Amino acid sequence: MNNFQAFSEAQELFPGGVNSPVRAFKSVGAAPPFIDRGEGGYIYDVEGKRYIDFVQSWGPLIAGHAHPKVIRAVSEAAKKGLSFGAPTLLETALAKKILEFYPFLEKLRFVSTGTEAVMTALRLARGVTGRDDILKFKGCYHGHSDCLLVEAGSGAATFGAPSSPGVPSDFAKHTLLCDYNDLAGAEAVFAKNGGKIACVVIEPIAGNMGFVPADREFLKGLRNLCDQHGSLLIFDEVMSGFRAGKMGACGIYAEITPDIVTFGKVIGGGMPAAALGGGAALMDALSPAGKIYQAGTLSGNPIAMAAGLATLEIIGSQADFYDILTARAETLMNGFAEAARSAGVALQTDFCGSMFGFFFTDKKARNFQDALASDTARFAKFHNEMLKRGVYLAPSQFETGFISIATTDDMIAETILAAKEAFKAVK
Ligand code: HOZ
Repeated sequence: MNNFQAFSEAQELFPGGVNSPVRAFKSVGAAPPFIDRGEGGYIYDVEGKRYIDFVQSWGPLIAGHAHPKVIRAVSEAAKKGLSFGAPTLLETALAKKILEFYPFLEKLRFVSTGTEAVMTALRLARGVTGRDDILKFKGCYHGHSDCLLVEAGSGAATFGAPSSPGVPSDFAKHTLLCDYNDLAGAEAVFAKNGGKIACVVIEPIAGNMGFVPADREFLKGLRNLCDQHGSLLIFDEVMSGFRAGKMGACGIYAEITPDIVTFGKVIGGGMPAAALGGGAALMDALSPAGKIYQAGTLSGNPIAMAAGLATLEIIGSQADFYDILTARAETLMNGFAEAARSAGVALQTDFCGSMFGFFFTDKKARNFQDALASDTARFAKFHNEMLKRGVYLAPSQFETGFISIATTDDMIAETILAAKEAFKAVK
């Protein structure tokens, strides 16, 4: 079966032919290759074509595809049974490993998806503060729970519906909005609603409006506002956790300590696992220690815990793990910048740890408006040109690229060569 036949059949079965919108490649005007397998830094489609993969399942596969240690850990766990709905030692082991990386956290709750992690973090913040309002930033995406699908990035931005139909206005009215990196805006919202805001939720390194890191002073300002007004600060590190660096954004902005951190992606190593973490007293407000309810049949699933644990062990076993990833991301983005310059194409590039992003524009993107103003038609053409040349980039301007430890220097060099031709083609 070829990619065209596979997508035609899937379109009969799934809305838009996919089970998560951005996978449909609609915003780059192409049909998605159907993936058969992955190995290290490569994926292969059902036609046998090989791609250098910079999507990596949207972030989790920092060790690369089918890393032997991860596969072994998953196989061993699977032999013992797939799910028990009861406590296992694997949960304890993964929790301890996460806390080694994030020592300021004391307790965690495992869930299955990033959506659930942030949804639970909000309920926790609302439960302990007794307040209903939350403050989020335009272009940040925190999963698809109702009150967070307001001016959201990622697939919601890609398909032009940052605020989705089906979200009751009664829910959305508790979501206050500000521009990313706009401290004065956040101060104004707090001045008006301070006593009602349960929490501020933010991607400290935004990856869902394209790659847009927060200004340090902006995050410091948010911390101060939360302290002044008795609100909690939630860092959504579902994407940036274990990606931006060893302690994710919390390590990059080390002087700013959030009250709650949410995780997903890397902590599941390619299996469905996510978590929220915070101080012990705060986390103990969750049921059954406290009254704030949250539950899940597959929470802490042993196979997912095994995959996550093996992945974090791979990271921990190599002292220069993030130095290698950062150097490769830097080489890649410098290569793109240089290639675009010689082709006469306006391009802004950025990276942090294993995350990278680029916008077709001459103005650095600092918020959602800037990201939306970039040339998405040119992005689409560039994406097509790269795909033709065997480079698999996220099929949307409003996503982030990822380097894995299996993305070799040769793959980076090959990608830069492809980009040189692609920038000329989109000029
Ligand atoms: N929301 C994910 C990217 N930020 C996409 C998930 C997927 O399509 O697999």
